[in-house]
Amino acid sequence: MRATAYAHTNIALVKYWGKRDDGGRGLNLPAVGSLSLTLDRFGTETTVELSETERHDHLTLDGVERTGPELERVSAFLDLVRGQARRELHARVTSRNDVPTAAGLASSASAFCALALAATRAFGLTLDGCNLSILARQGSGSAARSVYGGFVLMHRGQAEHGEDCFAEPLPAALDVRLVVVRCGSGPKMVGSTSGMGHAQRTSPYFPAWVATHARDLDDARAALAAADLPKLGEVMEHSTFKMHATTFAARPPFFYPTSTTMAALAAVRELRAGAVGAWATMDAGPHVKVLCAPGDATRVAEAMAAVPGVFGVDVAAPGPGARVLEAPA
Ligand code: 2P0
Repeated sequence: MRATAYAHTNIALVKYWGKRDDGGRGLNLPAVGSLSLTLDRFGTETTVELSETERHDHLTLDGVERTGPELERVSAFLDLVRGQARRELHARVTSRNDVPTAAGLASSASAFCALALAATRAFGLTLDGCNLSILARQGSGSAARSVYGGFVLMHRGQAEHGEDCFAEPLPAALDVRLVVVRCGSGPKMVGSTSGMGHAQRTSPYFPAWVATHARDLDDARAALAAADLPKLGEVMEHSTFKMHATTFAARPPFFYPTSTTMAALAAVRELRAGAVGAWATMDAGPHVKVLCAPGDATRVAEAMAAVPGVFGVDVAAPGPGARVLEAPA
């Protein structure tokens, strides 16, 4: 009744931002599909141990026992697993992030993916990738994508209960690197769930974001199929700037870039002006992730490390899907 799983984080090249109406069922259905890259760096290891005697769930994250909203979110997720397993046991969840938590490096993606895998195995359930991604999505939309390695497509789906809203791997002949440029420290100002909700409710750009999104996904998939890195980079930048534009036009406005972020973006443009293929993406935080060919990664990383204010630079390659480290026989 104890299982441990590890999931890597992923970064969306074509972003998920906003939710579709699920009639208050808590299904966490995205307003748009997305296309991501699972990284070989950064991730979460989670152990779930079931207990016959505990009367509620416990959560220890990075060595600190958590209560309040963090525990409630994990408990609500475990309720889904208890429902599927038809067992009422409570759990001790112990989780270790090698992603700076809540800093916009997508810790909820690896966290809820690792939790979904460890919890189902602890309860004696073995889900296939599709059903594991459907479950992980209900913890955090981006977590559905970390089930798989490499490039991953997340389907928006149409079905009322979200059974067609799952991730699948996208085999590609293209090898890339993602240079992760830390442009700030500490927790972000606006969490992604509340940020996307506020943008969806108040930004006049949000309908345009949704209306133009399917074309971005098609273009990105075509670029991957053709192993065309410049085309993939161009549509990736378009998707991220459109997502961030919804926040600038929200009422009241909010935004994630800092002055360091803007300097990093300028450095990416300078690299391109110097004929180095480099394209930027940003999530719900200040950091910049730069897509490039493997052979350009060192040059890109050096250029980004030289930007004033940058805290650190990591070069990530495509990484594997989530895996079980320990499970009941
Ligand atoms: C993404 N982000 O596609 C987008 C881009 C952030 C910006 O998915 O509300 O933590 O838990 O489903 O998964 C982060 O949002 O949101 C995210 P919830 P999540 O990676």
